Amino acid sequence: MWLTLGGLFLAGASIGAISLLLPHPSQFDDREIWSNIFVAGAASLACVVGSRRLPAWCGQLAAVGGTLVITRALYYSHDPSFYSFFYVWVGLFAFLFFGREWGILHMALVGISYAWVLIEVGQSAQVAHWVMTVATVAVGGIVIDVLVRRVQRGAIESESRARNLAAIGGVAHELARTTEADAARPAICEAAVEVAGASSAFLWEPEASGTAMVATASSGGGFSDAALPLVGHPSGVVRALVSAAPLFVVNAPDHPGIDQELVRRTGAASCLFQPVLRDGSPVAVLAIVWERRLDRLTDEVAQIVELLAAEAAIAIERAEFLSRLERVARTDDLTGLPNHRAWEEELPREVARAGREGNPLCVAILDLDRFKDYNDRHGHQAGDLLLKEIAASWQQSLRATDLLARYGGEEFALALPGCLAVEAENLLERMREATPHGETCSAGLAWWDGEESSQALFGRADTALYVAKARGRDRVVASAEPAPEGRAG
Ligand code: GH3
Ligand code: MG
Ligand code: MG
Repeated sequence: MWLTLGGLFLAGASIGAISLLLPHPSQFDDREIWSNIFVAGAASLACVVGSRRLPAWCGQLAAVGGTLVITRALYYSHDPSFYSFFYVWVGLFAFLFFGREWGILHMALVGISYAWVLIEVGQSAQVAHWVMTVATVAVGGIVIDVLVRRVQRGAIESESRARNLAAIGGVAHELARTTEADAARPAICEAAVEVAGASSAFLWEPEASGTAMVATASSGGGFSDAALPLVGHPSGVVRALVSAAPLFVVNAPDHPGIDQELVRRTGAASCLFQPVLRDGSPVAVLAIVWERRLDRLTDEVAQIVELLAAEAAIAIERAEFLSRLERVARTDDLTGLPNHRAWEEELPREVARAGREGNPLCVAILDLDRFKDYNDRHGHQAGDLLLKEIAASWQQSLRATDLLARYGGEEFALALPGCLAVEAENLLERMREATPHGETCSAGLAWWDGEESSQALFGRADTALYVAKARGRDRVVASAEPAPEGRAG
C-alpha cells in the first residue's frame, strides 16, 4: 500500500510540475501550486521511507491529505476542472486498500471538498462539474470494488481447492503407506467429511452373503449393526449401487426412496450417495451426510467426492488383495487346511482364550502310519490325493470352533477348545477309524493343565505321538500328565 501511495504522490507532483512548466492559464497562482507540488513530493518520500514502519491507519490520513492537496491545487488554479481528475486517484486508492465502506467515506470527503472549491472559485455550471467529477470517482471506485471482490473470491476458491487436494493427497498417502488392509477406509470417510464440509460419511460395501450392504467404515458418526437389504427396501445406498450414478438428496427426511431409520440415526438433512466404481462396475457406496440442509451440490464438491470414491475403489481392491494374500499365506495348498504358520499363530490364542474363559482345551497331533510306504507303493500323486481325502474326511467330524491344521508332511495338528479329555479321545478314535483307503494313523493327545505354555502343551502331544508309534501305531495315546482337577474326564 505504502509504495502505491508513494507512487501516486510522486506521479501527482510530477504531473503538477509539468502543468506549471508548460504554458498554462494566467490566473494560476504558481507559487501556491509549487508549494503543493513540494508537499506531494515530500509525502511521496515519506511513504517510501516509512513503508515498513507506518501503521495502516496512517494510510487513511495520507489519503485525506491527498484530497486536501488536490483541493488546494484546484483552489489556487482558479479553474475547478484543471486538476479535478486527481480525485479519481483518491477514489481508486481508497476502494482498493480500505474496502467499500472506507471508499465511500473518502468519496464523500472528495464530494465535500470539490463542492467547497466550486463555491469558492465561483465557476459557472458548478452542479454539472460536481456531478461529473464525483460520478467519475464513484465509477472508478465501483470498478475497483468489483475487481477486489472477484480476486478475493478467487483466492478463497483456490485455497479451498488446495485444501481439498491436500485431503485427497492425504488419503492417497495413507493408502500407499498402510500395510493394514482396513486403514484406508476410515481415512476416506474422514477426508469426505472434511472436503464436503459434511457431518458424517460412511462407506457401504456388499456383505459376504451378497444380500445386504453393510457400513465398513465411518467418520463423524457410526453404527455397527446397520445392514441395508439389497432388495425390497428403500435405500439411497442401494439405489446408487444399482444405478452406478451419484444420488444427491436435498431433503432427506421427506424422501420416500431412502432409509428413514438411517436418516434419523445420522440426523441427515441432505445426503449424497456416491457409487464407488471399479472398472466401471459399482463395488461400494460412499454416503455423505449433512445435518444442515444443502440446497445444491457444488461442482467442486461433486468432483472431489468422485475423486475420493476412486480412492475408495483402490482401497477396497487393495484390502481385498491383502486379505487374499493373508489367506493364501495361512492356507495349505494341497488340503486347504490352515498351514503350519496359521497353527503357530492360532494355538497361543486358543491357550490364552481357554485361560480367560476357564474352559478346557485339548491338543493332538495325528500322523499317518507308514506313509512313505504308501507313496512308494502308489506314487506321490496318490499320496497327495490321500492327504486331501484325509483332511476332508477328518474335517467332517469336527465342530466349527475346532481347528485342524496341516502341521507338515503327513502330520496334522488339532486343537479342541471346550473339549474334555475323554471327549477328545473318543473323537480321535473316530477320526482314526475314518482314515480313508484302509490306511491308519497314530495320534498323541494332551490336555491343557491350565498353566503351561502352548509350546509345552504341544510338546506333550508330540511325545504322546512318539509313544503311539513306539507301541505299534494305529492308536491314540494320551499324554501321561494327569488332567487338572475337575477338568478332564
Ligand atoms: P511313520 O509311520 O513312522 O510315520 O512312517 P512314515 O513313513 O509315515 O513317516 P516318515 O516320516 O518316514 O515319512 C513321511 C513321508 O511322508 C515321507 C514323505 O515322502 C511323505 N510326504 C510328506 N509330505 C508329503 C506330501 O505332501 N505328499 C506326499 N505324497 N507325500 C508326502
Ligand atoms: Mg507318518
Ligand atoms: Mg511324520
